[in-house]
Amino acid sequence: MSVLRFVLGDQLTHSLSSLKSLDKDNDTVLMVEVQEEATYVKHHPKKIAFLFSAMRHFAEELEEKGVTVRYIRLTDKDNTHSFRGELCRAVDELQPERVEVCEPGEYRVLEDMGGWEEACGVPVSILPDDRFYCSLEEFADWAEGRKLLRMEHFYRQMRKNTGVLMEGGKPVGGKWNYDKQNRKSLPKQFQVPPRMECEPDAITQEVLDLVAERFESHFGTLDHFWFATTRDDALACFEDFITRCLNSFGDYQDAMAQDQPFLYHSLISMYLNAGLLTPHELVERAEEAHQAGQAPLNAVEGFIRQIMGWREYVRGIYWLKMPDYAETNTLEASRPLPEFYWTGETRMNCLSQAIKQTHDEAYAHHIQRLMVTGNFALVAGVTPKEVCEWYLLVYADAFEWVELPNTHGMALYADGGFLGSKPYAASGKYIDRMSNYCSHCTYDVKESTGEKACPFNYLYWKFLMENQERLQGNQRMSLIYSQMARMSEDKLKTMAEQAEAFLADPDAY
Ligand code: FAD
Ligand code: DLZ
Ligand code: SF4
Repeated sequence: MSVLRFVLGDQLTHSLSSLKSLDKDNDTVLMVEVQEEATYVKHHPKKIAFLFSAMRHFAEELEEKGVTVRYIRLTDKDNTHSFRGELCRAVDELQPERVEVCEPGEYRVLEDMGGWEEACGVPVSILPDDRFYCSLEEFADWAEGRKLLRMEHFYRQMRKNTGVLMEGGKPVGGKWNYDKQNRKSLPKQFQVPPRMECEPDAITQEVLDLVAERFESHFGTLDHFWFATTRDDALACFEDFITRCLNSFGDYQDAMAQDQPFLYHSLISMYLNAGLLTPHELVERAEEAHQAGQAPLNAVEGFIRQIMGWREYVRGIYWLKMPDYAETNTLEASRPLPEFYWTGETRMNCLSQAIKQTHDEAYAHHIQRLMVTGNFALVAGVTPKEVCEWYLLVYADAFEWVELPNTHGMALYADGGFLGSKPYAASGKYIDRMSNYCSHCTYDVKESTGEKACPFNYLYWKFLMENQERLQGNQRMSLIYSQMARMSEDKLKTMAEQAEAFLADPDAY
């Protein structure tokens, strides 16, 4: 019996569910580079190059194991440039008895997959993606009957289920969460360790040339491409993080610094999401580093919480709530995304830093995404769909299952509070506390009105005024609304007017 096993670009895992029962003598693995996937949003060229190169390396690894691979390149002349078109073409030519595919990471692809059987005239089995700690059924069971789906509750359940960082049924160190220790700002003098970079090999170089030629109009640069594109190199990069950065990861997890795109972050999300690494091996290695005395508990727990907590939780929310999830707009935000999101050309230094780095690296760390570009879009009332599309295309790690809940839910509160118990809106004060951006800025973070005032300040208060009816009932907002009630009418009015003027032309700032 011959099976055609379709492996998508973010399924580059040798133990993938659709490769488990592979019979080398009879089966064929199908992998396709298609225009539709590269352009349904105009992905960052580094993201396309990373995925194409990782796909080509993965196909080569399969072939080395004696597997027959039908690998369709972007330039192949009969390429129909869609998943469905390429599957049907392969079915026509190879006449398999059935097709196996692992479920995709995006709802739009799952919907399309539902029509493959009929379109291609062959049985198609869609297998669960078991590269996560929590299956979608387990998540749905956990969510069943709960009024509030809080990450912290889910995370504790995961720790109990797996025994990770647990001792005699209790959390190691006596606490579940060391987040309070993980909010330090950087000292005046600090040293960031150099990071491992992977030199492009011949396969990557060929892909870089292709992407440069085909996707030159996309936001972002291909210059200085350092990503790993094989599992071995991705593992080496992760080990480099464990040795050089994990120690400080916790303390400075929320910090930001001028011209420092990476600080102590792991830079592994693109490898994890493409399947080169698995969450289990990363969590186990981090726990081992703690046991060996290589890293403190606040760092290791913080790291594990991101992977075993947040990453699994947002995936659960995405599949539980789609497709309606993407359509909500609780705050009725409707302003367009400013042009400077595509250029980084703004005098607001924090935004310029985060956006230019995104353009160069297809990477920004969590606090830059949440509290700079996300916070701005939130307080400026930008349409969620435009913001979500931006996040989906600019980051090398962006796939909708993880991007959408983080952007639509966590950053924009467009889901009305599924992911966060209150909007992550903040004035410039937060950015000033967590970074040295403000000392390099044209604007004065201490000012809320006047020509020099930091736009985050008046936009923040305008946001609170604009959404007062919706938000003031939220217990976690009561302090800020009582502070607002004590402010003079004049001050509020001046800030609201200044915010209006700003919002009429944000690109002038
Ligand atoms: P580290 O800071 O070193 O964290 C370790 C790992 O934990 C990450 O690699 C990632 O796998 C996981 N992780 C951390 N936070 C989250 C989170 N909130 N959700 C899911 N996983 C998390 N992450 C993506 O992988 N893809 C996205 O498209 C994406 N979009 C985001 C959009 C917004 C608006 C925000 C606020 C966050 C987004 N995140 C996304 C989460 C997070 O910003 C990135 O995972 C992280 O910055 C990746 O860098 P790192 O590997 O150095 O992470
Ligand atoms: C993101 C992406 C891109 C740019 N190109 C391809 C491709 O040519 N072939 C492929 O199999 N996958 C690609 N991907 C990843 C897919 O978009 C991803 O697999 C789906 O969104 C499902 O998560
Ligand atoms: Fe950003 Fe305001 Fe600080 Fe400038 S002053 S860096 S705009 S927070």
